[in-house]
Amino acid sequence: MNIYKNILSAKKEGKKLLAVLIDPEKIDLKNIASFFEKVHQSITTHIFVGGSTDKDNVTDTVVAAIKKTTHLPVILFPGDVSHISQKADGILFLSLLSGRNPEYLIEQQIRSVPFLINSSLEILPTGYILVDGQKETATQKVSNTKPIAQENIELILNTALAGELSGKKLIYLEAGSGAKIPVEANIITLVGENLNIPLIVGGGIRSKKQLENAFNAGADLVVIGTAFENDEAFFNQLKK
Ligand code: 1GP
Repeated sequence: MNIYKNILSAKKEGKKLLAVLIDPEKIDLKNIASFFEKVHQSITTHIFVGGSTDKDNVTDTVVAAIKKTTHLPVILFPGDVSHISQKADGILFLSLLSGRNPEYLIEQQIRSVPFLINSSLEILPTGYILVDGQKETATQKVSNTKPIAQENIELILNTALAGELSGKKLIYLEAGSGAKIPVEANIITLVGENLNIPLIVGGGIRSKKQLENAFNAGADLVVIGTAFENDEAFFNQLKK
């Protein structure tokens, strides 16, 4: 499986990608088969697994169960080094570029090296940019960083471009899980037009219209978690 190559060719062909974000702390493994039945009937192309916290250390068990249930690429979206599972296909190797906390800019990355260096996980270096979704999110609390105001569009753009220039392969514009407002279309468009690498957008997207808006604005891959957690019937609106 070459996850990045597939994302790049989708971008080239203008094919939009949708990742369902599964929070290991929230999924009920008893329902996993029926959940994935809906996932497979929908336009979902990727599974992201992660969250800011994993108090019960369930990531590995959840990833194993997901891998048994789907052939979609399973990509870790870790909150910290303890959330790494070798059973996934890939990992977003995140740097929280919007923040100024060294812990999430480089410390966690250094600590993760022993788990990644001989691993078969495909590593996807990702510039992670938290923008203000009008709700204090777990990412803010755990990382102890402030999001960038959506009005500060130049800073958002330059942060994304600094990520690309420093070698990130993906940029993730994040309004935060359960955000009140998603990343605005004009930001997605400006960043998307200026980046040469694929753009991921997530946080607060809970309707088909918002998903289409993000795609039309220039997101290559959209991530949705909370909306599916709250109502699995949302998958019915996103049938293939
Ligand atoms: C969060 O971008 C993801 O990290 C998805 O956000 O849970 O609001 O869909 P939601």
